[in-house]
Amino acid sequence: MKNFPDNFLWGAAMSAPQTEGQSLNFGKAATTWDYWFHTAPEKFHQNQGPEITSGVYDHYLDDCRRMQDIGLNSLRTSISWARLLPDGKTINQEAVDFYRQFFSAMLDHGIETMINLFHFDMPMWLMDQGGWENRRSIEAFAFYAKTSFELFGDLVKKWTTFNEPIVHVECGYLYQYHYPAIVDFRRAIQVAYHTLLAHKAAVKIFREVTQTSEIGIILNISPTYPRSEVEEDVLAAFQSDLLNTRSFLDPAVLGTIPEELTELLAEHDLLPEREAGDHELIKENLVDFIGLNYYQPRRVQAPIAPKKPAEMPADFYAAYDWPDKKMNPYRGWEIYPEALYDVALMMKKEYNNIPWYVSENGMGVADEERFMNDSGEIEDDYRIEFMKEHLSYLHQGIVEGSNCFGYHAWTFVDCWSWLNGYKNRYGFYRLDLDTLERSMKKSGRWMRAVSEKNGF
Ligand code: BGP
Repeated sequence: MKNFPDNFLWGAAMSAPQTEGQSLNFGKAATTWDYWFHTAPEKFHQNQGPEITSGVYDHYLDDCRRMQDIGLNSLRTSISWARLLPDGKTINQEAVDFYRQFFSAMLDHGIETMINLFHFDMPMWLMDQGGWENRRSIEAFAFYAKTSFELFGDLVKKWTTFNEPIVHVECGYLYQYHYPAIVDFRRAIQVAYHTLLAHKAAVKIFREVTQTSEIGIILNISPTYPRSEVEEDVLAAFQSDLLNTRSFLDPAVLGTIPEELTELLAEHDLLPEREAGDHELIKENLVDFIGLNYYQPRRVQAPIAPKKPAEMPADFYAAYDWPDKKMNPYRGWEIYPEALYDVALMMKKEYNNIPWYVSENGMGVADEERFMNDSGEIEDDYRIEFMKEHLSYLHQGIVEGSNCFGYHAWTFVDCWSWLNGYKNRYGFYRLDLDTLERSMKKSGRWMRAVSEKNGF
């Protein structure tokens, strides 16, 4: 039996743009996703867009009961900035009512509400002004954060500013999976820098508004493993970590941007524009906790034909295809649960053993109806196996002293996955896309048992 610490959070994560639906109704303004789907629907799997998603806006009351039915004691979702403040300034009362009722219902069902502010859903009015490239986005985000803390602070005791901030940077400005889908390393770095400052500005305001709650940030972590111990491969892994992990984790927890990162960017003429006062903002506003989304490791080797100045991250490290890898073929991601142990020890040794939790972990599988039994339940044993293995390695890290306070699966009910639409399903509940009916999968029953025993 693997026992987890007292008060361990067993939960799930989701986000407003991927679940709420009613995406242009009840006062909500468009995000880049609404705009992009409107202008280029063919980019989206089976033309599935953001307007309906999983219908949480209309089903939230029953959904809170469903969360309880699978033993969740906590859940993270996000507020939609474009719903709460459609023009960036004016509060939408319908949004306030919706979120207050939703968060209160969660609490009534024994679910601790953890709220994130930005989950890739840039309001279109701000994107029209340059999005995170425009330094004024920092102030706009801080206003949104303050408004949220004031409106919902009595219901939410754990806040996070951003979900996976590096993802909107790389997907929007390098790899073209998010709007504006351009390829420009220099602009990507400016976007990252302003995002970091927006996070810091929100933490600063948080400390002014409340003393009784906690704030953190959610980062995606892909521990980097070099192909070999050869110097060039090890250097590639180090640089990959600088760009992908330490760029946000170090400033969030330690208050510093790694010197090696600044030097590397300077060497390639990629430093962002900075202003006086930024240094203090970064140094002072540290988080109370960290959320880490873990799906897959990163395996790298020395870059193949590096350019200087670098034009892409591939000029610093190349992907390495490890022949022994075990794959999730649907998502194309390696399955490597051992990494959660490495992550746990990294947090202990390199980040002052700050409280942290696994804020997302899960397995996306296509065509899950193949696994439906006669009574209509999806028998997702592969998902149970996946979570068990990951939890086992996490448990070992906790036994060795890592300060991990929870595990959130991705996700509660099958949700909309950006350009992938509803291709891969991750939920404890299956969503019928025609009726929006939810039905518990076998993994939901398993989760309830784990949560009841606080282990397995
Ligand atoms: C994380 C995001 C989620 C979610 C998940 C699964 O990176 O925070 O929003 O989508 O990944 O990935 P995907 O939906 O791309 O399969």
